Amino acid sequence: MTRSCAAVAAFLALLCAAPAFPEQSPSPGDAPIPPIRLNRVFREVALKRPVQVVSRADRPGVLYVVEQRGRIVEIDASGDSPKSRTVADFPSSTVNAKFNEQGLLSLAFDPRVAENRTAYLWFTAGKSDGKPERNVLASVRLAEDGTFELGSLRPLVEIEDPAWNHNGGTALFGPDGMLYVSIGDGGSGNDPWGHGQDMGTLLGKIIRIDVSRDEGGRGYAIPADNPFVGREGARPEIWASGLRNVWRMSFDRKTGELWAGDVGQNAFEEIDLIVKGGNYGWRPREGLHGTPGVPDRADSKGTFIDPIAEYPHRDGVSVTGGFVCRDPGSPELGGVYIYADYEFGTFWGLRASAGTLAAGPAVILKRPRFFPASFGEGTDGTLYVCGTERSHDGPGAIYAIVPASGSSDPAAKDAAKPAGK
Ligand SMILES: [Ca+2]
Ligand SMILES: [Ca+2]
Repeated sequence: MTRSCAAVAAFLALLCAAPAFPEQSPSPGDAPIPPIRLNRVFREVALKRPVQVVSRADRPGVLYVVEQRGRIVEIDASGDSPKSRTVADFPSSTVNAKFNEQGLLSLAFDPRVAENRTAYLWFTAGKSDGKPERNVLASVRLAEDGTFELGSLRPLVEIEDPAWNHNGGTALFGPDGMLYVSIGDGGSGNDPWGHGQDMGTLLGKIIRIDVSRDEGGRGYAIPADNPFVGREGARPEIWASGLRNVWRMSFDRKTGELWAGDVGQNAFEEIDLIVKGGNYGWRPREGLHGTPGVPDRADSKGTFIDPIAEYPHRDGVSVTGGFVCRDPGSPELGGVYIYADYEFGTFWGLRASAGTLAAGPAVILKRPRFFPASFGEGTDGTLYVCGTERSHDGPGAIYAIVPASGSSDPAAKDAAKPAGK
């Protein structure tokens, strides 16, 4: 049995091991999924198309906001009043943000950033240096003052991009210290090149690399326990496959589970729990369904892992994967995975237990005309959502997520929380 099949088998065994009837004692799945409210924060910071909110473990109370055009804004809320500054502003010759899904898409600080002053960026690059348009993972050094040294940018992974859309992607470190990146299927529509199921390309995958070691001068190493190491015809960086365009993914800081929102084609948006070696079915499957023009391959259960949740396009058309809330200031939301639809402004919550759906999904907020581009987590566990008001190009905004039933006075709730909330 291959390692990927072993992983799938282990996952299925988990499913089968789930009790047939609800347990007598209360479990997290029994807890209700409360509606949420959004508290505007950092109103004084002008933002254009914010696409990610990131924190770094060694700087509590500080958030970094990624703007799609190539700018990174640091917001330091550790003092009495928030201070913001631009810490990086990449030129269009480096970060190509010409079309809607292009630009600087993700930032991840190295877990040892305090010592090595290194971060990683996922972005799209235009034709340059004799190279075609491409998806790029690069390392970048930080100066002593915390600004990014633009000239230090070093590409680690460069993938020729056949179409402007479907560029992923989230870069983030797992609890294992490895760097994970979600990579789109290349683009166009309906994966015309079959990248999702092609193990010879990183397109349509989630990859996992070890940036603490350098093998062969490429700036990273392949973790020995990656599921496709030694598999002929497979890229050893691959962690999971069969993904269309995982725009946002996150690790549950309590359980270490990897959650992904995979944007659908014309019918269903999905939420996936990503396991080692898992194949999530694109393009034979979209959500819980076979796709038009491709055999459903119902015989292939065990090959494809179904999403933990989906929604049809009458409820939204572009999923923004979120986070499992672990905010100690919002215990009602503890363990709730919160996600949203970028176009509809609808937010959902669900609970999972042992890898299966335990409660929900439930609609927990409707904010039409707010476009939630990304969720983020502060060092203290506060969940944020960033996006734009009124239109894709409207004013940028960041909100903290709180239970709707919490204090009706946001200031009182904020005051009760540590700085940065
Ligand atoms: Ca693309
Ligand atoms: Ca899928």
